[in-house]
Amino acid sequence: MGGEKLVACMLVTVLSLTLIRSVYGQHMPEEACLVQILVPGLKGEPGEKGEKGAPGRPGRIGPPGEPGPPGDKGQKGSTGHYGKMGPAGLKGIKGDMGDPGPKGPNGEPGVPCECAPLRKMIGEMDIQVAQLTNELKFIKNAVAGIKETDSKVYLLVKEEKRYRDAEVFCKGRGGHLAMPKDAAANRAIAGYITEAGLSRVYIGINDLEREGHFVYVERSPMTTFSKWREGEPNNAYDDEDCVEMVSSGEWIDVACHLTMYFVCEFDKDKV
Ligand SMILES: [Ca+2]
Ligand SMILES: [Ca+2]
Repeated sequence: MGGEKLVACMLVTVLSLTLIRSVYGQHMPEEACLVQILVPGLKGEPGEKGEKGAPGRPGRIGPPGEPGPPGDKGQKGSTGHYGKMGPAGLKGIKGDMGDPGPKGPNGEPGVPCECAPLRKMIGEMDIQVAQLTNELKFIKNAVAGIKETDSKVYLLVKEEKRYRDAEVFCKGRGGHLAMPKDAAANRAIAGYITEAGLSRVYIGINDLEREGHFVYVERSPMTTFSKWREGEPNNAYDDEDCVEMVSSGEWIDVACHLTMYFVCEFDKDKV
């Protein structure tokens, strides 16, 4: 109210001064306005309409609007990339056996067998096997217990054979029936017989070629050494041309067709 009153006073003052100057041509003291109570004058004539003012400044940004309705569904996208390969699955159960397949074609005709040579080979192999079996038996005997002197190796063969077959056996292995030519050799052979628990074996002495004339089986003559049992050789029944040794080491002439164990001898430098 104070501002409006002041403005009104000033307007009245200006108007009064203008009016007074124009009327009296002299100054009026200012105190006249301060003292005077403003009294409205007569209403003047309305002024002419002013010109259109300059456009105002843009207003403030308004508050955000309400959310609109949901939009339409978009179009379907393109197919994505393949994913990574997954882990291997568990082994499946074994399936049922399938039906048997069709019969195959016949084979080529075989080559005629040349059997004669094969049979011959098989026969020879059988002989070799038999020989090896005998050799093995011989080696087993040798390992079981062989006797030796400085120059000879003696082998007790526990196979009952006739005199000639026994010599064939020993000769086939590089030796002869044992030929004791001195007391030491005779003791070695006798000890062999005793240890084996035997009572008699063939040794390599005979008078096959000339009755009463004993020689070694290798045909060498008997010279200084002999070990006949008392009363031997007696050529009993006129049929004793071969010689056995008993466990005491003594010699006895006996019939050659008897079968008994025997002792072979081998030279050490040939073994
Ligand atoms: Ca005789
Ligand atoms: Ca006799």
